[in-house]
Amino acid sequence: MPEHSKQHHAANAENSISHEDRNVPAPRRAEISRQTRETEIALGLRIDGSGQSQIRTGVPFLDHMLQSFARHGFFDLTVEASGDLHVDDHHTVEDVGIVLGRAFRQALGDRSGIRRFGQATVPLDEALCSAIVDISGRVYLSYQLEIRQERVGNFQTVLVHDFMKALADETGMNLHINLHSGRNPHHIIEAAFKALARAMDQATAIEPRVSGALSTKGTLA
Ligand SMILES: [Mn+2]
Repeated sequence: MPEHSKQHHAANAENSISHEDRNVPAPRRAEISRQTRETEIALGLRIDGSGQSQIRTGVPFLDHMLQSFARHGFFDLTVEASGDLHVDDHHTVEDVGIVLGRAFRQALGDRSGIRRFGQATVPLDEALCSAIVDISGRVYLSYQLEIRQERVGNFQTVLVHDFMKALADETGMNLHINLHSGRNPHHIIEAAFKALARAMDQATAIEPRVSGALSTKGTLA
């Protein structure tokens, strides 16, 4: 066989071999679209990414938080959302949390091999926040992020609670968020998103010593 046709043949063979055959794990990613009468959202997530993001939700403060989340969790994230912002930001913020959670759930599959637990404490100037997660399939949110100010710019600070609830519910995870100190609500919320990112990065990472699900029950799905 001439040299050039051998190469051609090898390239075709390579393309026809699936991830499973090569014993290389399939990329952990998900593309989710969701449309309701209140919002329309298209989201792409790659868990083992590099932190790149392209976020357009129509809520600039949420865009800023999700960019930070992607960057510090090394997730590749695209979000395109249009919602009924003429009502207020609530539906859009909550629904982006729902769709992001669904994307994690789908990308994690049966959750075999993941570390499951993660925790991080992150400062931003005077603000100090912790996030502790167990991506176990059991849902719980403990939200101890008391923010005295009603708004950061136009953004209502209570919406962070709704976002975290939606994310925990749809991912299927136990999420504890604690505020240790803080004055500026922008700093507090940003520290919380960064802590969440680092905790979820740890918990979703593959632990080479685990075979199957890291549970005495034998399943996390
Ligand atoms: Mn900021």
